[in-house]
Amino acid sequence: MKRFWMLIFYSITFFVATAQPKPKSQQLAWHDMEFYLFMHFGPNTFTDLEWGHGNEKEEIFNPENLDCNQWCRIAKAAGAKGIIITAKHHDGFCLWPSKYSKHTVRESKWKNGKGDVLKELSAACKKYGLKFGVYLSPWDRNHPDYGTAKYNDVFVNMLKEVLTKYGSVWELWWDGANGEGPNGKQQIYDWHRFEQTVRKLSPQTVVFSDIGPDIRWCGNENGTAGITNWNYLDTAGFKRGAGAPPQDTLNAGNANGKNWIPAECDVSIRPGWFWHKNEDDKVKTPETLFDLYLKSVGRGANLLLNVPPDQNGLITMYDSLALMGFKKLLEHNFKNDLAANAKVRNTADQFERVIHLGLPAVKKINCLVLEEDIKNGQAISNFYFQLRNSKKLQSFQGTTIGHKRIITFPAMDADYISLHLLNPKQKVSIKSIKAYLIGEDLIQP
Ligand code: FUL
Repeated sequence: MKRFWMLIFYSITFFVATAQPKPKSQQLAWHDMEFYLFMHFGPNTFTDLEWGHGNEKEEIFNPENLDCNQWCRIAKAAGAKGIIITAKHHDGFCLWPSKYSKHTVRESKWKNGKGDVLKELSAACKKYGLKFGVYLSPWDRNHPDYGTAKYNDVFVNMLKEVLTKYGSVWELWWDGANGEGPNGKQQIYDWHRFEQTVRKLSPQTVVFSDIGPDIRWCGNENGTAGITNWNYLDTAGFKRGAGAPPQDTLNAGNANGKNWIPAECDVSIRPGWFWHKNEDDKVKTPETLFDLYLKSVGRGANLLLNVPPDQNGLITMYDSLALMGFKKLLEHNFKNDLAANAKVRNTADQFERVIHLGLPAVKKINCLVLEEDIKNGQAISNFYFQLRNSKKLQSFQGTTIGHKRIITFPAMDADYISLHLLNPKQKVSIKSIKAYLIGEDLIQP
């Protein structure tokens, strides 16, 4: 019985007329990934550029000490659950020896042209129990066929290579950028065919782009999801890239959207996406990373944190130290669930459903972590909670919960917490309610 309250599932049920979209099993698993790393790596690492022109000499790519085990060791120690690598960025350079390009690791000096970053990284991810994901830019400033129908074949063939040669690809990342190629022409992407290719070859892969089909962009590159964040999105009439829904819609989702397409927050640990020497002293602090975690994972989205390897092919000590500091903050601040032994009671009337938690003793609390059970959809649109002691009562309001909702507030002594769910859209299940006292200095507006 003693851990009974920790395991209890607070279920409250009632019905609405319309059925909501639900996550597919691989999307549900994706939600639990919460935090993973992005790695921007390629010729730009050597030229100090963010967008390569596509005419960089292949020989400049020579990360002599490249060690994907080091990347994975650091990712694992930081608590990240996977790595997504820029297999091809806009400059067209392929980090694997693609048969469909002459601008690849094979033409570089690295390992005398015998190297394959995707092979090394996928093997290291497997070894360390991390998921392996691939960013593949359709925009290609190098490929001679870009801007012609033939390039769609090239891109499909590249997709086939990355999806079939390196074991299971967990997430595929599509950038919507659609600039000019080496001939000054723009490409008309055959997205339908690209999607069909992925679904056929690797149905378990979750596909990210501005508008999914599986995961959507959160609408900014600051790493912050909307305070209201629905996992639903309407995509009819929208396109990837310039034709995408407005950024604030991507940030908040659509309350009654037709598709389950949750938000992913991509952000770099440095000002740029690629490594630049003059940004070694501009790496985000552990406290800033913690704040980003609260504003992404803590708003029901996932955090994709970019940590770019340097010219040696290694994560620098600056980035690594910041990541270890971040991990320590997470562990330390979310160690003691002050509501773990609470007595739980459910009540309901025609206006609200309430979960009451009676704590065994008065505790100082400034953070609640709420989880909604989303396997049948996302239901909660309006809630408030109260903290009480014998002298004082304080109320705080919120909108959506979703996979996880972390709410911070001025610390208060309380031995009673109640969560009030107002007008939920359908069957509602709260998976867990946890309470913490986190560092006051970590609470930002
Ligand atoms: C953007 C790209 O243009 C940036 O270079 C970077 O890769 C970012 C994650 O996506 O659209």
